[in-house]
Amino acid sequence: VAITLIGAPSDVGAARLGAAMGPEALRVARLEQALARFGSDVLDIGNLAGPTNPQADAQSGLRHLSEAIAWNRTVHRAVAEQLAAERLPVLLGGDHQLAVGSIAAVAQHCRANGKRLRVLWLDAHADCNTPAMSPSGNLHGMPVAALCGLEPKALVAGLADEAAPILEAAQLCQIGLRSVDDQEKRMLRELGIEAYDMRAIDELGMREVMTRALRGLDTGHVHLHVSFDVDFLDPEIAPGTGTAVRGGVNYREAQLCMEMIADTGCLGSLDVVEVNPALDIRNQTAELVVDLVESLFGKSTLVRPVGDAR
Ligand code: DIR
Ligand code: MN
Ligand code: MN
Ligand code: MN
Repeated sequence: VAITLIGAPSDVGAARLGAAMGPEALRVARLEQALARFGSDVLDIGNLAGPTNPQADAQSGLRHLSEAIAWNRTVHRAVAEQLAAERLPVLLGGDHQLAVGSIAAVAQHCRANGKRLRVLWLDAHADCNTPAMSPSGNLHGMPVAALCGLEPKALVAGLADEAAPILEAAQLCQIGLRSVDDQEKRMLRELGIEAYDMRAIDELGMREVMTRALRGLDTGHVHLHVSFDVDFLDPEIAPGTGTAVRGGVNYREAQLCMEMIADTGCLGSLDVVEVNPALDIRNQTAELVVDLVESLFGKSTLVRPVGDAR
């Protein structure tokens, strides 16, 4: 596959500044060079331009809506362009509200090409707050709500045909959850989103969770989008992120998760978001992410016949 790295240095959706330095941290950790072994060619198109964080207060339950809209339009255009060129876009965030623009472009591409879309949301959080429910007003806690057709609808305006939501709940699967707000919990239930929290990972093991999450991908024409919020990982191994929550996915579990996704051969696009070098220790979070992304693109210790893992 041909891979394109797209930097999106936004932290307008987050509570803490610093995620805007995420793309640079990933470059310093040599993401492009690491992927060169797995892609037919890897192109880094540099950083998109967008507004900086005005550090304003919330207005009607939202902080920095107009800035987030600007970022998502730019991201949408860049991701759509790469997909149209038959390249695999890797969006380097930046905060997680950028996934709205990215996934909107992917969904459009799938519709136009008769592909079935499946989205894996790897995150400590469900990111399914609406402005009315959000305890923070931060937009990185709302992309799933917006993608599923809830408020803030302004975030998706112009990114999709307004009649239908960009994502059906059945296309989405969340893994790694351990910090979900009360009303958000009810919303996940109401929407019927398939979700595996840390307890599910403890009880079933990562292998069974991934087997379930990846069910049905072998039936052809599936585009798998992975939206990887690095706070999915345990803060002991990945401290460089804005809203770290203890009790996260450990190193071996994360590797298995990525390897099982790679085995499907369906990976079509990727977001790597919420790397915050200002909170990191010697860039170890970005380095770990590069290590995991190698597995996601097919790095494996031994030669394994396809399908051997399951
Ligand atoms: C919380 C935290 N649920 C909120 N969300 C985070 O502010 O909506 N999302 N950290 O990544
Ligand atoms: Mn997130
Ligand atoms: Mn998160
Ligand atoms: Mn977040």
